[in-house]
Amino acid sequence: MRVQVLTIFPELFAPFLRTSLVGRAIEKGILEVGVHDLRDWTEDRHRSVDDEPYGGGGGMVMTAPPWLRAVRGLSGETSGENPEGRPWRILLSPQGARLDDAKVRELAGRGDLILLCGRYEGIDERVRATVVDEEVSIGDYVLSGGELPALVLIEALSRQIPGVVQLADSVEQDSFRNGLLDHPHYTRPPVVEGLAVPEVLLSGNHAAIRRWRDLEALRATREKRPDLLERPEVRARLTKEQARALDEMERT
Ligand code: 4FV
Repeated sequence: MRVQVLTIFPELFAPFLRTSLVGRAIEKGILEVGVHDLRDWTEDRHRSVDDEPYGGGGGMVMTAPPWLRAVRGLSGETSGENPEGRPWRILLSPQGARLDDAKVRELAGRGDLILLCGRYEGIDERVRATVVDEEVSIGDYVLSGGELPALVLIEALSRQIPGVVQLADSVEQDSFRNGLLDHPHYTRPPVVEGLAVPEVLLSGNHAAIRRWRDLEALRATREKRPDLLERPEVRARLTKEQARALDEMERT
């Protein structure tokens, strides 16, 4: 997977891209992330990327020309033509489709990506209308820039690449893997603040442990995210035991 990022703060990415799973995936060449300074596509000696909003109002807006030059430049196209197989362009913005596990899997299947990180009040609307394929939001709150959303997306995407999670020192089971929240986790010491570890986890009986984890994942989902259990695709993926237990829970 190849991800290219356009930002006016490229320095925000370096520490993240050399750390942990993403760092190891890049080292191993199974993930490629290119970070580009948008100012490299400006043409004025002040390398300016923003201007006052038409219609007035506070704040500044990012001007379109540097973005058009940058996105097309990184897509290997000069003006307007739409070469097949060009990278998929994503603008991180609060107006975007909400990022969730399904969206991460979908984007992981798109091959090369270009991520546009806005700043100020936002980017001139004509950038979205001309060189953006999709807007993605990480949540209904306003940040000062698209860089953190881009980092969230890169991290989530990296875990979809075969071989990346295996790079972790433990086989990590992802929440939402089957649409449910994860089961509780325990490790040493055996007693914490008088709270012991559930016996079954000390039993060595892997079938019983699997059953316990499945039921705890169901219980946690019903308690903390009942909306997830409204999704037919989640119900469809329940094990027989989980389905029976859910029935029981919903009857009582
Ligand atoms: C955002 C979000 C976000 C809006 C104006 C950057 C900021 C500023 N991006 N999910 N929530 N972006 O708040 O993706 O330019």
